Amino acid sequence: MSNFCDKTWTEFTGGNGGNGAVSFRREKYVAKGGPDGGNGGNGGNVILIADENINTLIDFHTKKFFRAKDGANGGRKNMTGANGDDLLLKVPVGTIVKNFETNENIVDLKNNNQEFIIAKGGKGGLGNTHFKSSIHQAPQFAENGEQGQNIKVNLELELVAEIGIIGFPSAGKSTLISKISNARPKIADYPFTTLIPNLGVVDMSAFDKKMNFSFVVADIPGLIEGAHEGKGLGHDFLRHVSRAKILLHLLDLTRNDHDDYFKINKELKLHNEELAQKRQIIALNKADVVDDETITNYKNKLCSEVPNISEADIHVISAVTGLGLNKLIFDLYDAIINFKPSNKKTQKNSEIHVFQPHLNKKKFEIKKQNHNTFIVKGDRIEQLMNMTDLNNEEGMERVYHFLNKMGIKKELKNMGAKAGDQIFISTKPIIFRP
Ligand SMILES: Nc1nc2c(ncn2[C@@H]2O[C@H](COP(=O)(O)OP(=O)(O)OP(=O)(O)O)[C@@H](O)[C@H]2O)c(=O)[nH]1
Ligand SMILES: [Mg+2]
Repeated sequence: MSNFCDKTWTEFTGGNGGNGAVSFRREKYVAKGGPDGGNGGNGGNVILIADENINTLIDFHTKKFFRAKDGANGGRKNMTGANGDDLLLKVPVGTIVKNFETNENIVDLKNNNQEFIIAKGGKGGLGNTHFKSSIHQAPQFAENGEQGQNIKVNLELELVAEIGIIGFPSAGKSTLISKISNARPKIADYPFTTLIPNLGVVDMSAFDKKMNFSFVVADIPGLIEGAHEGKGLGHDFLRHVSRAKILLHLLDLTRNDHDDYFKINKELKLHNEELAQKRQIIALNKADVVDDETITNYKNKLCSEVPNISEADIHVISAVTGLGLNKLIFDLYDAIINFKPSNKKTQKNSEIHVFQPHLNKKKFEIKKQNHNTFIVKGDRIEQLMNMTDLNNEEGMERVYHFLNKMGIKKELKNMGAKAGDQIFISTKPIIFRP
């Protein structure tokens, strides 16, 4: 069984912050010591890291829930709780993270070692030491730790390769990639040998010692007519070449049917117009087993039917014997070097909306639910409420203080709130005090 997976969903949760402590100094000759409750530690973040050594999302298919470590509670003698460890998760380069509900892009991890905090850990609660002031010498409360962020996402893989090889089954795509790169895919004389995409790194110094350049090639399962309707292995794998700069279109000389070229292009077009617009380098493969006449005829037919193409643009190769591969590699190299992104897709990709889990401290929103119930929404006030022990009087006083300071009380009054009305902040109730 293959362990390839290029689409799945998963859920990430940051660690909870530790609770702040309520504690007072107890020293031999100090009758009433001051507060010495330490802060809780922060919860760990869940961090995704793009890693070029991985090419599957299988780990997120088999396991669905990932959680970072909680922060430890604060202690006596102003002991701060330890921060929870971050959870580092490796994903393949080319992983796109999308919101599970809206399917909007959150981040596109297309560079090796790119990191992204997908779920932030909760803040540690402040210990009672923090709340000491000249008028409030002995605070009897501390903050609870904040809950870690929770997010459910779709993960989708679009492999990142400079060159994507396309062609009918058995055209010799896998043979070629195994000859020119470090990839070692399965090769056989039956169609659909390749069931999952393979990536290979072409090291140009193997072709010319002076060259210090390498590029990535993707070999995808063969395409057939009707692929866009799900025939064969379907066109699902085509998205793995959607980021390629250049397509290498491999044709099989032994089939001696130049219509293959048009059939494949038709499938590309039906899948995605942008894919069909990509520059293609054509290579006729298996030249070792056909005669010169077959090759000449094939070339002539293509030249007469494909617009803007000349004989020099068509490579004649043998993936088995190595014929013509040197020239092909250098042409691919030139094409990569001279590649200029021109279409809209590339622009759109570079301005992907990035999900940033930070708090908007001042903003809030109030809705009147009925004549004596109001709902207050806002990052900071909700965070504060979540970190407050509702049974602790002093803690609640602090919430009232913030309602006033942030202007929420004033706004509630404007909206007609009266003493005793119920206010919900992040599903937690508090009684209105004008
Ligand atoms: N004589 C000859 N045979 C070749 C050449 N390239 C590939 N073959 C043979 O063609 C058959 C198919 O090769 P693969 O590399 O598996 O073809 P593929 O395009 O990857 O096929 P799928 O994975 O099924 O899409 C194998 O038997 C290869 O040995 C070549 O240049 N010359
Ligand atoms: Mg193959």
